[in-house]
Amino acid sequence: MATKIEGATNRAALRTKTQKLKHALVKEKLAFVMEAHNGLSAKIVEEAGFEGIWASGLSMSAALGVRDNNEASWTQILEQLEFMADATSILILVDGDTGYGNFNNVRRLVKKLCQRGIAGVCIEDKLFPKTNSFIGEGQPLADVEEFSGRIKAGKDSQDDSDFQIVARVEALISGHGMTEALRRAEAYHAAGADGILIHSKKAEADEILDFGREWAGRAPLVIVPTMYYKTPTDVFRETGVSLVIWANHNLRAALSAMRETSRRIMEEQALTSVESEVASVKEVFDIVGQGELAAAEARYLKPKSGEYKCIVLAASRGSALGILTERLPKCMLDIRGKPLLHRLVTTLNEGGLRDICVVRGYQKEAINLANIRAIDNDAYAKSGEATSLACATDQLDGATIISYGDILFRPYILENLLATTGDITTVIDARWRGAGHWEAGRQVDLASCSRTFTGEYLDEEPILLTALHTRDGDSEDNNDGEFSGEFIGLIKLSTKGAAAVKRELAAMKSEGVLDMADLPNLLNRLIATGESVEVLYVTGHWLDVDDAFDLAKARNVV
Ligand code: SPV
Ligand code: MG
Repeated sequence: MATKIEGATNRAALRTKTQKLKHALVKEKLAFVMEAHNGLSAKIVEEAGFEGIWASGLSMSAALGVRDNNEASWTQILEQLEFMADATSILILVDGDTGYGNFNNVRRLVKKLCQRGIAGVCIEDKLFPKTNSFIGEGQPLADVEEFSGRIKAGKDSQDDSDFQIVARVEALISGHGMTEALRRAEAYHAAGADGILIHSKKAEADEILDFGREWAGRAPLVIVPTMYYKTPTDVFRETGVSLVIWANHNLRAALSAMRETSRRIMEEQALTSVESEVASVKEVFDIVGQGELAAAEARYLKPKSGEYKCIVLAASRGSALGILTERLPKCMLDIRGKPLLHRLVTTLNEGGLRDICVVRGYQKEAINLANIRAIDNDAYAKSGEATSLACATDQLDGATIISYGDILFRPYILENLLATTGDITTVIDARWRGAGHWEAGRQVDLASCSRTFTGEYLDEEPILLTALHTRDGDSEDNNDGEFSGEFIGLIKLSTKGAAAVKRELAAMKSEGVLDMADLPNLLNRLIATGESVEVLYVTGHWLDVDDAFDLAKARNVV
């Protein structure tokens, strides 16, 4: 009967895969590793709950369509292992065959396995090129001294001190008997092997159990019960086995399933009968983590214009337009044969934006364009732009363009805005003086920015908005020198920016300040909470329609 092996570590302290394999070998409780032969099967092993993977030489070879005779080169095996290690977080014990040569090949193998996050390797005391142990009789064994040198060289080459080398004793399979098996195991243990794999191809486990009793826990014992599969697992426990390798059952399961599926599709020339028996395409997407990629795309990729949502704030009447807006909100006023909003939506559509939501309020029935979605701010008379935006918070889910409903701009402005990279970007007209609004004494939203517009060709440093100020134009008490431009009512939000806006709207609501707030108030609050609000300078090429003067101008210029 085996004695318990000392030195089991506290499981919680195990960080690395090598430490985990070491623990699996030395702990008292029987551990299991399950065969995998590529990234997908490795994922399946982890998903099933195994603490480790047996990267089987037989299975990896067969999966590549070659024999277990070192027909796949060791670097080709290394490639499979890299996919398996990348695809999983559990330990991998690799079937390293004979070590692919002499001590020198083992040194290089161990170095490469350490680099690729493999927890340990098992090498067998046979000769390169190997033959699978279940083929033929009396396969030649390596010289004990020479094989011990392979183990020593491997242990001396590991860059991770917890990397495990298991020595596989083939003496029983090759017909050399128990004494030779024990002699070899002892020599390999002395050479530094972290565990001994005693292999057998008998249908009964007798020789394995005899070996286990004789071995008496001198080093962790590993077995592969492929042939003596009927032996109850408790018998292995009682014999003091440390690790059981379920060596090839995923490959064999796949072989049967693939064969049967191909046979049926070939015979039936149809997919109907197999559909319910094979994994769904969604399961394939799920196991390779397609969802994670979608989340990463949202995080790292600049959305294409078609992925932007758009919110147009068009709830106000435009009282300064008097009788003209008695029956229509100002956004529906005719600008040379087409409503202003129609022209705005056309510009947005031509910029690639399709998902356009218009927040209506005053005379909402008049806003009846075909390719928009309408959301109503029925409290428009007692609320401002921030409330209208808050009505569309469902739309604030991902990258978004926010536009006033009474503006028109040249298409390149939208194109340039979509090309910006900030999370919150406002469009600011640097040519605000001389454009008319200010000089006419109108109310304008003036921007203080980290830098004024220069027009330099290489002026690419991001410019930050530091505050927006709503001012009555050209009055004497205004020091207009402090302003860098006029906010035109156009904003771009990234997914992160949209979330920040949503958060701020909720905060304004809970503080009871949402109702009379406008977009400048919202932007100033975002700046105050530490959000970077960037500036895209334009120089004219836009208009808004606040009064009859604007309207006349718009009718002229469009
Ligand atoms: C393997 O899985 O490749 C093994 C175990 O080495 S056995 O096939 O049983 O030899
Ligand atoms: Mg093998």
